[in-house]
Amino acid sequence: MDKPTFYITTPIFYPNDKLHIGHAYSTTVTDTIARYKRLRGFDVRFLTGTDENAQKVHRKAQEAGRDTLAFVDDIVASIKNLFTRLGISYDDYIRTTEPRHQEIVQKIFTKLYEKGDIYLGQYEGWYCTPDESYWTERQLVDGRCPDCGREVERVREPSYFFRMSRYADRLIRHYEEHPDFIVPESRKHEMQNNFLLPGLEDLCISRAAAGWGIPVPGDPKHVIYVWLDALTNYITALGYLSGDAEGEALFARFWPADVHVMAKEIVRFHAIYWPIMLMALDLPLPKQIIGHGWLLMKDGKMSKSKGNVVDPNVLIDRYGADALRYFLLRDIAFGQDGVFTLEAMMERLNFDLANDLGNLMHRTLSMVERFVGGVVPEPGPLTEVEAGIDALVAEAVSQVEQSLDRYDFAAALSAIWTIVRRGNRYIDEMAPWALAKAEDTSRLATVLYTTLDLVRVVSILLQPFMPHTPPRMWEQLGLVAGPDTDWEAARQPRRLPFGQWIDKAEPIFPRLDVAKEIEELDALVMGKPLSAELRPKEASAPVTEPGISAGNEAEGVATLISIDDFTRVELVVGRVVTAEKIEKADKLLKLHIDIGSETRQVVSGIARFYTPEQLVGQLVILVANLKPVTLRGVESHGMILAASAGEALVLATVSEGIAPGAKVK
Ligand code: ME8
Repeated sequence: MDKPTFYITTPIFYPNDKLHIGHAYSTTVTDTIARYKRLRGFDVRFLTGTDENAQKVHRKAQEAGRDTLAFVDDIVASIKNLFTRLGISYDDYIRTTEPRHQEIVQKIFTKLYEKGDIYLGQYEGWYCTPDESYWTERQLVDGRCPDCGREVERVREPSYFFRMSRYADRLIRHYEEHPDFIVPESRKHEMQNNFLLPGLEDLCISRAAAGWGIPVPGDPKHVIYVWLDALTNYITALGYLSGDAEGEALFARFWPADVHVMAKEIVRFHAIYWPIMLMALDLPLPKQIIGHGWLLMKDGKMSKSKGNVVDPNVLIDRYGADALRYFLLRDIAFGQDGVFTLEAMMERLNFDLANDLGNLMHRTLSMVERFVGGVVPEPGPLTEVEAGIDALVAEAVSQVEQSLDRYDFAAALSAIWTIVRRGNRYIDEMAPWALAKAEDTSRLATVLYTTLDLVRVVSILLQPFMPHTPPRMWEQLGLVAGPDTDWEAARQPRRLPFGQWIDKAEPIFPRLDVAKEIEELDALVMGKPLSAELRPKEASAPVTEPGISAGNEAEGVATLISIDDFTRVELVVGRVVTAEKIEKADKLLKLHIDIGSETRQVVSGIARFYTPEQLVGQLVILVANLKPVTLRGVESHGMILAASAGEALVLATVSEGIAPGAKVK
């Protein structure tokens, strides 16, 4: 029988900067749903991508002095790398600069124009560039963007409009007839009360061409409004209107989408403009729009200017993708805002992963090795205790499924942990060490087998949430992925084969020293200084590692670091563009350094060694990932390297023939 289909999407992200942990959250949530549906037998199509035609992307590239597409290419590479690391199982990644998208957006525009849904008029109103949204005078709050509170710009230009009002009644009816169209429900009420019921105005859908974006067909003075362009990605990626047989078949198979996932601030575009565009195209509407909450920092939303943006790569480097995924899915109540703190993350990793899950596995595997020779034992007769465990597992699996069906990831994980905790209690109560001592081999085999089988059940259930962990667990259980690890096998007790060797490897989730982790992370993620205790120390004991000459130590080289420590420092080649003295600071110079992707302002204490004129045009090596500091009132975003000995100081440089932005490694 043909598998049922499931089409799920993330928003397409603006590639004007690297993604932060908020984007990682949205994508992880989407991935978890996609993986779960695959496990349940659906033919899943998972789409993500980047929204590249926005004016703010173009501006950011211009500020960095880069060609826009080259600038975007670099960011897209960093996004794809992050997604790979996080285990995001997308089937397609659409870039809105691709011909497969741009050509179809123009066809859609023409189609709607010919139908009379689009007309040329005159726009006069306000535009918020960071949000790429139009606002009327009435909608502004204290003269600012009602969504983000930033300044808006006055726009007065001939523009194309979409007759939204034509479809408002149909949309209101759709909401009424499909109570699950928007979740959580609170967001549906917001849409109805703030936008639909007051009356929909026609939407301006073009901007005067600004050198970037998809031109309006037949009128290239205008580019198509980025939201009309962006929203259609969900159908262009499937091949809508592509004219080729494969694309048309994909579209026929997967449209309408089952779920569009996003955070709350863009629900308006998806729940109002998008359905109306689809109605105008005579296409069915997506089945559901999920507007989750925001991941916040203690001091509010993450923003570059506040310096509170958390790079998920740092957390993946340190704890692995699955630990990060677990924390995000377990700690944030889906639909609501959640505050990200390192403390909360450390606690989760320690209590849930290292203590509960790590212990269950480690204790079990150790005992199998110690008491039964490292081979999965054949269980003896079962008792009421095991029957009780079977019932608990059956209930937990149902809870996981029901929770996932309502996107309550925290409840689903908590249900899995009822099995983990029961497993640990079972070991405590059954005391296999006492059974071994009493040489009760039959009961010992039953208890150890039951515990191992619980680990198998947990590994199956963890798959949607933590994709890298279950295969490692199977390896330790000597289990081969197959019928015994299928989703359905989670509710079938005692499917773990016996007689095979287990592999007692390292604990998957080691216990963390919370105070030390938090301090080191504060330095890495938030840029706070390390305490004296944790600062890398000068070597005081002789270096004993083979192959390292004692000379290193004699010259005062600090303790050895691993290659991982070194690669945390981002060294790039830069060219000094301007250099000037800083008033009342005779040692400091203010430099502007071109590092390829941007121009950095750096304050450097080299004024006694170099004149500004000597520096302009020089290639230097910049530590690019230092947290900004302010020196004598001037912000410094990085540090340039120099060699010093006694009174002498010479800048570290590289030979010509390499462009600014090149990595030094
Ligand atoms: O809005 N917490 O792109 P965008 C949770 N291109 N999720 C967050 C978040 C946070 N703090 N910050 C960002 C756009 N996100 C448009 C979308 S779709 C046709 C076009 C996630 O780069 C969340 O999914 O600003 C949010 O909706 C999205 O990133 C916004 O990404």
